[in-house]
Amino acid sequence: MSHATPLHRRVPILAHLDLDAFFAAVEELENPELRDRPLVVGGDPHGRGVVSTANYAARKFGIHSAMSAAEALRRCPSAVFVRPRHALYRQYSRVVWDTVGEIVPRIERTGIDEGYLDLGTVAPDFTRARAVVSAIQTAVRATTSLTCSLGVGTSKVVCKIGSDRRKPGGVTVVPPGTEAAFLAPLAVRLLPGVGPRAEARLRTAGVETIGALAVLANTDLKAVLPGSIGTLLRDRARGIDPRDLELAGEPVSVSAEDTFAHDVSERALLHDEIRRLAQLVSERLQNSGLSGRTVTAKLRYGDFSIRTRSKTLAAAVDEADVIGAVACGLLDRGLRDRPGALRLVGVGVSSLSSYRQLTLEP
Ligand code: TTP
Ligand code: MG
Ligand code: MG
Repeated sequence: MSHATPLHRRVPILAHLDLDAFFAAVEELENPELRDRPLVVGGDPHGRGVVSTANYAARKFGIHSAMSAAEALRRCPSAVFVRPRHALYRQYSRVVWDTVGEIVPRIERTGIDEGYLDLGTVAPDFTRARAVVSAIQTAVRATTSLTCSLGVGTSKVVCKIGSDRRKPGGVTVVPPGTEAAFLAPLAVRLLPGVGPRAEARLRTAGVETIGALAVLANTDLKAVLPGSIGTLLRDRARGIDPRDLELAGEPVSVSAEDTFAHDVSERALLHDEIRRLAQLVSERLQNSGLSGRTVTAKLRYGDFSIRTRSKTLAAAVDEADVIGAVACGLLDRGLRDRPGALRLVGVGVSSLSSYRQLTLEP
């Protein structure tokens, strides 16, 4: 993989990050005597309380999230029980995600202690992605003293499963092409989207592993998991998962424009300026991991009237020379439609998609 071959650069490199024993880890930091003791964060073990989480010492006794606190107490009578302090966890979470955001700008938070990262915006290949992930773990530990685990892969489903494989403090990297083999031996209930009901139906049909789901024939699949959910889950079992990160406030277009000191009519100068603006737009797109199918040129005349000309391409682009060439053509078209000296030119790219969606288009 190299920078010079755009198609290769477009293989998604995603990660899923999940904090280790999050609520319990915060309580241990706030109260160091709790460390090394079985610790349960949750409701009243003498009432109808439920376990939010347990530290790893308590998990050795079989205590886990969503278990009744009374059952946790039965399994480990010496465990320390503390009530959740949600405002405190939110504070820690904010510091964690601010820290991660300084290393990787494209993040989708999916919970208080977890989210997806677009490593492709900062790492050109999986080897470098591994280094970025180590840097994230170090930074999170430095700012919060918390540990986290990450899964790195080409899709959300692989990353999500990966982040849980080597807890605590572990990293699982699933290189491109090895997704199905990585998933195959795992219990089918580990596949996100397979709830207790689907698991029971699959088990009845003899499907115990993700690999067995991956090879299920259409007719069997229809009988066990009817409707689109069946094909969706079987795709995921094969490592096929086109879901992109869902980002808050992702831009709908990226553009740049420049006003001249004097009105300009010389075509070569206008083209030079368009190409310079295309370079800026291209850099911004690439820094955000975006590309777009629609290129727009903006022309403002000496009388301040504005014309725009747009062209939608067959495939999304982020390359400066392509955007520049299309925008120059659009400028020429605009000037053919209405000749005149220009006070301002602009270049924009819209119909944006993250580059990973591109690779899935036929
Ligand atoms: P998880 O990430 O599922 O669990 P965890 O961080 O405690 O442990 P792990 O190392 O396995 O990731 O959940 C994050 C926090 O959300 C958890 O610390 C407490 C809270 N939580 C609940 O309150 N109830 C629940 O049923 C679960 C699963 C989590
Ligand atoms: Mg966690
Ligand atoms: Mg979690």
